Amino acid sequence: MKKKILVTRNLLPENEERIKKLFDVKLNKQEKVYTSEEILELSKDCDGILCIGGNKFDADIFSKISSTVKIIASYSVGYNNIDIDAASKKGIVVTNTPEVLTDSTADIAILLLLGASRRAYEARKFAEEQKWIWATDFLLGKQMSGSNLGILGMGRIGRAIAERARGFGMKIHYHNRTKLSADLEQGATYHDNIKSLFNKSDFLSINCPATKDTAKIVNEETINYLPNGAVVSNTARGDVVDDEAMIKALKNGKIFALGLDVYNGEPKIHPDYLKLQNLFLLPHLGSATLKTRIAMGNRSIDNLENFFQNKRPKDQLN
Ligand code: 8YV
Repeated sequence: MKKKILVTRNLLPENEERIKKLFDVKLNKQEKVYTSEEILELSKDCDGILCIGGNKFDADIFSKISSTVKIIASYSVGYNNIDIDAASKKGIVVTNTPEVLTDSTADIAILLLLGASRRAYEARKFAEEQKWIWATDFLLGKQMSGSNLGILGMGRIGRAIAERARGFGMKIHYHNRTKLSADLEQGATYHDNIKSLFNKSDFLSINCPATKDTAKIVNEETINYLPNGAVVSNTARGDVVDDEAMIKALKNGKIFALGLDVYNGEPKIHPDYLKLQNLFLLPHLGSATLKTRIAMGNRSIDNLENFFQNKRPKDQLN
């Protein structure tokens, strides 16, 4: 008999076709994110769940979840929404989808750095409103070439951003818990603390995972370590940034411009961000290419398939 899987959001047709062949699936055909209560109710008779980053699986959910559920396969690389310890205590395996979204997310990070530093939002408005004439000092931005790019979190995505930024003539600096091998560093300069990294970061790309240790790590104190007029982007998680401190720094010019793809409490966005001009915002598009989304779907289905064939899933996190 086929195992029963709750799929919490709609999948692309290519993935849906495959998962239907392998499993007895409960699909979500609505344009909505299930609440925790709905997930608990709908998964009552399921063997596994394919979820997205927006679904929260905290200790409370794990204390209530049906004992039939043996695996949660997340359609995401980030898993800050899942309490892995609580899952392990309940004997539930958790998997994610690393590697397949590295390139698409790195592309978006470069788009954010360019969009913010070259004032793409303001520019679009001037163009749209037909209110502009060319002038030597019209919408002057910051140039990436010759600047230092600081990367906070030099994992796969951070390294893919570094590779692209080198093509733009940037010098790469990074901070990680541990220094990378020379092979992975590719000439980037390691900083063993945030202050030292931020001091050097004309541009800063935030790419560390959201954990207890990184919550609001970009805050009033650390923002002040940046050179005046720095450009910042965040393609990691909103939790890493203290929004109030960031908004203040955008208003007083400490930060020249900010590019954001991720938000605290998304899909909501702090209303004060929306009042600012020096912002380039995207609605969490890091992995949004057809190629990547199909690969993420396949990766989560592979993890489910392996698990139910009694093989250790490639991306098992616990
Ligand atoms: C996902 C992401 O698309 O994979 C991640 O961690 O942030 C996104 O690219 C999103 O979380 C949906 O699961």
